[in-house]
Amino acid sequence: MAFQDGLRGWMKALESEGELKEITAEVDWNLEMSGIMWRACEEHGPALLFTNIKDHRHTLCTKFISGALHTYRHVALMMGLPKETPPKELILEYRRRTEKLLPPEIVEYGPVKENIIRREAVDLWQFPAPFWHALDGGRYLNTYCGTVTQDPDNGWINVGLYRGMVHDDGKSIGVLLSMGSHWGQMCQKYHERGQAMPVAVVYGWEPVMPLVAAALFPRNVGEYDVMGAVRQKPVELVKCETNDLLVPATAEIVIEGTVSLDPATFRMEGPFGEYPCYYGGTPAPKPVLQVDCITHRTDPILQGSLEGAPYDDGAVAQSITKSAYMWNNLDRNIPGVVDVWCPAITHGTDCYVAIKKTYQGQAKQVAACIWGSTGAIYSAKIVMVVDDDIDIRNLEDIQWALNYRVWDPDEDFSFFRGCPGSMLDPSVPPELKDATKFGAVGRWHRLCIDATKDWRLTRIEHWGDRFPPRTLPTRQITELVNRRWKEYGLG
Ligand SMILES: Cc1cc2nc3c(=O)[nH]c(=O)nc-3n(C[C@H](O)[C@H](O)[C@H](O)COP(=O)(O)O)c2cc1C
Ligand SMILES: [Mn+2]
Repeated sequence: MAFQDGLRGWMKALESEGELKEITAEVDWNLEMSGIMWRACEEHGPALLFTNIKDHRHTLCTKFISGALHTYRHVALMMGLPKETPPKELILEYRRRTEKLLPPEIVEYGPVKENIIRREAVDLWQFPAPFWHALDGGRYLNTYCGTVTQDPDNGWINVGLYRGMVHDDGKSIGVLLSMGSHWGQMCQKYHERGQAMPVAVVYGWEPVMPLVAAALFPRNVGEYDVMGAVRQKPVELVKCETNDLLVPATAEIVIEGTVSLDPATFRMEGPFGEYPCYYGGTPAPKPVLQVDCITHRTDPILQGSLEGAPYDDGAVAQSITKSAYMWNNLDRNIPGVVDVWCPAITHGTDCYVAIKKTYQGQAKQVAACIWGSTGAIYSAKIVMVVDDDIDIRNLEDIQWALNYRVWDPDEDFSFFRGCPGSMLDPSVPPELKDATKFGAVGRWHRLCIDATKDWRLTRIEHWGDRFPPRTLPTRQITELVNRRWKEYGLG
């Protein structure tokens, strides 16, 4: 749903639900803030607003919010649904809303223009970006924002979530610009024209922005149109000061600048504690976002996310949006898909699919279909397919199916070797994720586990089926026992 006044409206909504806590005790931006966020993520607690940050009592920006979308309660509230809406319902509702996109509206003015800082006066050290992980290459300012770029050929506006580290000069940001990402592909086009690419990075707007920015969509889909569809109201945008890019009128902070693919402009970036809870890559020369201008609201609030924590903002949001992407793709191609789950804890490196099986071999089609989409490059190294009586969000159910529905490793396990995969997966040997050799992808051998009931088994005459029935208590008995539990002296 739409929240009045961007991040501030969202914070009010969180607060009224007891889902926002302000931390007024002094905390250090150097690892302490991230230590607090680690525990907050583990505990699935409220969002945290830091208002007393060491060295930032009197800087341009004194406030930092994190964990504002790191539980399914938060995602449900973002969609305007009851807090306890289960993830499966969130996925289905997100899929319904994104069937029809809603384009943004352009407005003349917004509070993001209250303060304008030009290049000479830019000092990125004024922002309380945490030092997140002990061996990071620097302070990462860009961890839960939206990076806006425009395709020079057809005008398509992309908004993606990409990491960014403040360089020593305080006027530039080191970035990881993969050719698999939409801004990477756009930047290549500018480069071929001999140009640097205009960029705007948006910090602190409604929760739908980072959620959609980190979600998978095909080329030419404008993420502002998706945000409109998810919040059910067009996004209001204003034009940037130094380029033609458009940004939300009520955003907290916008950084405008350019990125070039000319290697002469590259500077060392990384390492950074990445999503698998490992450091991603080693320090290497990478493109640089040169900042031309900053616009911000008065007393702006910076937003960020602890990447790699169990259940960080990105992981939780992506478990919804990635499951939706995979499910949409499957529904267009394969019958009988009843549930899809890309878990937050693994960022969908494994993907579980429940099907109403109607023919032998259906599971392999499911895996092939998932693997056949570019969106799966960073996901679904393992695809496990189960029957529709298995709850794919319940690990014990998954484990049970793995043990009692799989019998023939030759047929139930299939390998698809030599696929493109995640460059950030630490289990891939470094020589197999050589960007110059393989085109900015890692190399994965993928595995499909068919844990559906095997139709090659013969019927057991006594049961009239290939498997005996499960011994679960009947629904009547479960209800009776639950009703009388206290009466038994057990409640
Ligand atoms: C916190 C966070 C940081 C991310 N950093 C990067 C990054 O530096 N580079 C990248 O290519 N993708 C990164 N991603 C993944 C992208 O956001 C994701 O692939 C998204 O689909 C990209 O949008 P695009 O398809 O419009 O390029 C990050 C995701 C999260 C949640
Ligand atoms: Mn995109």
